Amino acid sequence: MKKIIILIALLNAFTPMIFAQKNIAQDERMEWWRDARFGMFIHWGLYAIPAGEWEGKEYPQIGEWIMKNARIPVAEYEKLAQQFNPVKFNAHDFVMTAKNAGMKYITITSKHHDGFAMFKSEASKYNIVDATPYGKDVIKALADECHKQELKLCFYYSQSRDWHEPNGLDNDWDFPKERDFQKYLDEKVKPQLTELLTNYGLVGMIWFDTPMTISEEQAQSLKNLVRSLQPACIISGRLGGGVETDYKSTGDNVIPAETVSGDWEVPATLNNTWGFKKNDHNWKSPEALTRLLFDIAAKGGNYLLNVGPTAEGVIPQASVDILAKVGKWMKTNSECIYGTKASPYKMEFKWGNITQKPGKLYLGIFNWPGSDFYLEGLKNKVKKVYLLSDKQQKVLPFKEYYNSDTDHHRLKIDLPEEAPDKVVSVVVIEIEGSASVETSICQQADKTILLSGILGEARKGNQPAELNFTARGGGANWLDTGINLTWNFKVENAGTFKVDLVTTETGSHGSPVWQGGQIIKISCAGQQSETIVTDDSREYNPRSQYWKLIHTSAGKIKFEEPGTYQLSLVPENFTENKIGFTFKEINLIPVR
Ligand code: FHN
Repeated sequence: MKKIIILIALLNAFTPMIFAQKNIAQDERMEWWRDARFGMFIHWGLYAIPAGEWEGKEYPQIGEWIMKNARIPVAEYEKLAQQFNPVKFNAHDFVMTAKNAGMKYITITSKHHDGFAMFKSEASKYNIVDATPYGKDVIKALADECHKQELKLCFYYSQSRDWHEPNGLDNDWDFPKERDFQKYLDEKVKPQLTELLTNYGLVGMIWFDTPMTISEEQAQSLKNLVRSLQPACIISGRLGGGVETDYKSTGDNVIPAETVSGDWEVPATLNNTWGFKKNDHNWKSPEALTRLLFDIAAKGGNYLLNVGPTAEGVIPQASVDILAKVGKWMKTNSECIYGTKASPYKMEFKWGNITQKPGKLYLGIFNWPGSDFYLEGLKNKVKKVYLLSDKQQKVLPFKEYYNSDTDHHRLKIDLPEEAPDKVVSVVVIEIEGSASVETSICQQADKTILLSGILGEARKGNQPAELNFTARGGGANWLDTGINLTWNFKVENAGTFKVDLVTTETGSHGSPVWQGGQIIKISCAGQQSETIVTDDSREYNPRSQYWKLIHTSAGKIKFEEPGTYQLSLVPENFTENKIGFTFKEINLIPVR
């Protein structure tokens, strides 16, 4: 027994050195993360006690910000620690909830902006072991369980914002303006990061957040510290100071409109808050989440979905149930998520999206087309087509077409009449060689032509211009009337098409905004039209959760014969328009 204890003590003493031995290349460091695609975020801290309410008043904002939003004095907020007793916490339950959902990593708030450490810290007594009746290190329990169950454990750490410390940033209700931020970094942040990277075994990642005014030198010193203690530990996107990190984080709940190159992750809530709020029941549906998971993987990113445990230490049942349903889909279909890469196409498809692995394309079909399905523009020779849910991999009949006049490839697949999965049915196409697709926009399976804003060429006069499709609903932040957008596209099936102009709501997810009234001029195939943007109809946007799609009818266009055409769009009249023309796409819909 004595020998074992000595051995453990020795191992503990040397672990930082063991971790630090190797200089690791970024690809090696990122390997598990690229394979994982799906992780669990946990926002857990003292804020779970007020759960959105302070002194009888309910605060509508995110729960973990209550200290700032209610301007709670440090001396008052600190008292929450004396009540914090999460006796129902069970690390095994947390890990199983993540595993059952198909998640491969957990990122937990080790210290959020309120400054309270959820781990034993010598650097600050304001921690779960020293300041609460509970007296146990939940991070240690979670780390042990994650190591046992082979899930990566990552630590969220708020490096700049700390409302508990006079020298941390952002508490302007308790502390004077002058502060010694460097002192705070030296006396709290660095010692705590050292503890996190020394006492809990291998750490998958440090998830920094809200860098505020941290300087390049300060951020670099945090990066150096992490690298020196655990070179394999990933550094997330929000370190700050312009310092390069291992990957990028999108805005909270923001899903890019198109494939983004490099490594990136969408941190997202299950309801409207990160930290637990007793009255927030605005849950996203498991169906929407499953589609978003597929769509994010198809654009090349990871999905980090949050749960906010209660003050008793329990993940809300609604979250557990929702994640279990996503997990049920993952049990059959995870092959099309783990280790996959973004769709080979730039073009978007109305029916869903595509992920890929060498020699295989996975078509995630959200809108089942019935028996005849066409995949446009795939140049590879097809070997086999089957449903991922079919263990026998029964071959689905398919036929390849090539039109030499338009240099267009089309693959027809005979699908079952009924969708095998109401949410996302996955069709696997085995191909020869690595995926190669036409770069031009072609007609969709239902003959519609989808002109996504992001695929258009923006120009101002004769010069190339930039249009940002980063509005929160996936539309453009288009405020400059001088810019026009042009697309070239192929028409295989000529005829008359209705022009459906699509804009999006934007703004924060609690209060979406939209503004019409712009005049849009469209010219195509020798025909011109002028339309005022109105909200003829609104529909839920399955790809960006909160912000609706808004349709305006913009006349008709006739294509006399198959061929390559051009459409250009110019908006006018932005007077007093603060929101802008939140253009997303044009659908040319065949008139039958
Ligand atoms: O201010 C935090 C917020 O509380 C939460 O932790 C999110 C998660 O991405 N990050 C910050 C806001 O972006």
